[in-house]
Amino acid sequence: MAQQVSDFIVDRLISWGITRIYGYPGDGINGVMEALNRAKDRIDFIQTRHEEMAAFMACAHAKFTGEVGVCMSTSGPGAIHLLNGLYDAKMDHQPVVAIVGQQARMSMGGDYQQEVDLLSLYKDVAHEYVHMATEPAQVRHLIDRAIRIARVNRTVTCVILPNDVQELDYSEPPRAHGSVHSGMSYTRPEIVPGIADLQAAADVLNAGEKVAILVGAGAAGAAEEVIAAAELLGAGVAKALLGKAVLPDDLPFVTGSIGLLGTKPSYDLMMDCDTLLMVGTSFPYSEFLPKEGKVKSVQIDIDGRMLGLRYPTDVNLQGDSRKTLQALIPLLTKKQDRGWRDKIEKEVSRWWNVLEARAMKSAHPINPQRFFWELSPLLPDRCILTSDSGSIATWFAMDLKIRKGMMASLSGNLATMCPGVPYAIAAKFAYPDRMPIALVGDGAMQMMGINELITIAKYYKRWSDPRLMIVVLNNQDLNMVTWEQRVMSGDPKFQGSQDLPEINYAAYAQLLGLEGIRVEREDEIAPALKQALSAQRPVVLDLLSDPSVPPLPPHITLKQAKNFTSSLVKGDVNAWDIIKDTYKEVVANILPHHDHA
Ligand SMILES: Cc1ncc(C[n+]2csc(CCOP(=O)(O)OP(=O)(O)O)c2C)c(N)n1
Ligand SMILES: [Mg+2]
Repeated sequence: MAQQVSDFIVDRLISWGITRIYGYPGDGINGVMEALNRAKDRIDFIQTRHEEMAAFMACAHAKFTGEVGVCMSTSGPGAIHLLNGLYDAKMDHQPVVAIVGQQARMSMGGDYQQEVDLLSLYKDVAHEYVHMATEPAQVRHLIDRAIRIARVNRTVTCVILPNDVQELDYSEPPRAHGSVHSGMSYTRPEIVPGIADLQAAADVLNAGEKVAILVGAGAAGAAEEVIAAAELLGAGVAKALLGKAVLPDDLPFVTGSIGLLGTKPSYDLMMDCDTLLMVGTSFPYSEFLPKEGKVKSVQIDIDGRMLGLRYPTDVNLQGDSRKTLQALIPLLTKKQDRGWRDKIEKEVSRWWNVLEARAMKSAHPINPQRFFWELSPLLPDRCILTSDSGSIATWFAMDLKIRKGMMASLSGNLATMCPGVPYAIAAKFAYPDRMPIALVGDGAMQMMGINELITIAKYYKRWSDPRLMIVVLNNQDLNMVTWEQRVMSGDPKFQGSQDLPEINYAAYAQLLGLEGIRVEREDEIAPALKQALSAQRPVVLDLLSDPSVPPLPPHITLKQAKNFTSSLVKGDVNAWDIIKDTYKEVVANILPHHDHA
């Protein structure tokens, strides 16, 4: 019997090394679903609660494994639902292929039910490659190109499949004028800049007296080389959010995160350095980088388009971060004067004391920093951390001490809510022996997270090691935005938009057969963590957290402080708690201890 187009597509995906597809069915994609059923011993279909979650999972698969992630949906509404997760992948440069259904060819153009102009709709998110199959002999190159282009360009691609095409007999492209004969396989080349450019970069770095290094996700896999370069250059190393796991936080010269969610040592490192080396990062907030023209700088990025983008760097090196640093290191001379480095190390060690003191300050009911402070030393080896957007990302960025061998990610450039739980699920499928830990706000839980607990309940019995933890920062507030309203705009909290309904997330988890632990007081944190980390089922840790603890940026401008004060004066519902507990902290941050404007 002839092979159906859908069976060919599934076989081709398997031949490309795809072992798992995240998605949701519908009659626009039924042909492929049936083929997946026929191939179920060779490729896994994971059913999510919502197509957006499938796209987040495909993105996380790519982030954590370096492989292509694949997600699938039906036509119209399903394809629309995928979009936010696909934008997350696109903006964080992850290879993800979306396979979406469409109405039958004969209905198209007929204002038919669920007929959406998907080629136009996907033209932005999958701008590198989006095509619709209208003929069986076309699907071979559509699949080959979607996967290859996703990998080559580290981006999102899309194949649209009208439902009638899925069920046609497959035929190979004929040997005829106009046919396309594509093939498989792609290996990434090792790109290293030329020696003249490397020498120019080394000259800049060797001439500097106070060198700062900034690493992002692109430096993953180059930890040893970054450390070696930092040693030679006597440099401190700051980390962009997506590069949180690139270097462990127990290294004395690692200043931690940078930016609005960053640390003071990272801020000072950038303000006081005379030379900057950026590796694999497109960290966006230029106000946290040195003032333009103040420093000499070198940037390394695999993607030439990202060079010289955030800072007018003097030497731009397009190349693989590891290989480029390996070629650069022999050209660097060791800095004899270690004064700059010693100063950084002192500031880092002092900063950890500041964070500890902040964490130990009681709040009501729980100081979120306290939880993170207690979690850090208990993190299981090789755990995979995921964070959602919100104030929780601040504590993730600032307080959590990452160790060697761990991975971590979040939605960096799109900064969307909701990836925390689906990222953790995809991490578990990719690495069943490792423990994912998702850090999620109650807003994100209510938006999508609690639904994806159902997915966890559906699948966890398959996992050889069923440990997976979701921490819900239950502050009954869209806290990050509430603080932005106060600090950026000087507005008091708008309860109508910011307050969240109270939900017992632990009880919800229990309802689904998962473990649920509610933490209502600070002295319950340690026993709760002990129980959660040894649970033999996925666990939801519901942490009642104080919304009055400010996720403070490392440096507050006078304008922000004025805004903040006026928001309280204008009658903020939490004014008294904030004044009582944290105003001192804010004031301490704007006192003229530093002369940076
Ligand atoms: C899809 C989406 N909608 C809205 C926002 C804006 N936003 C960013 S953080 C945030 C608050 C999140 O609240 P929650 O999940 O409770 O976390 P918290 O800040 O309270 O820790 C909002 C609304 C966003 N980033 N993404
Ligand atoms: Mg919240």
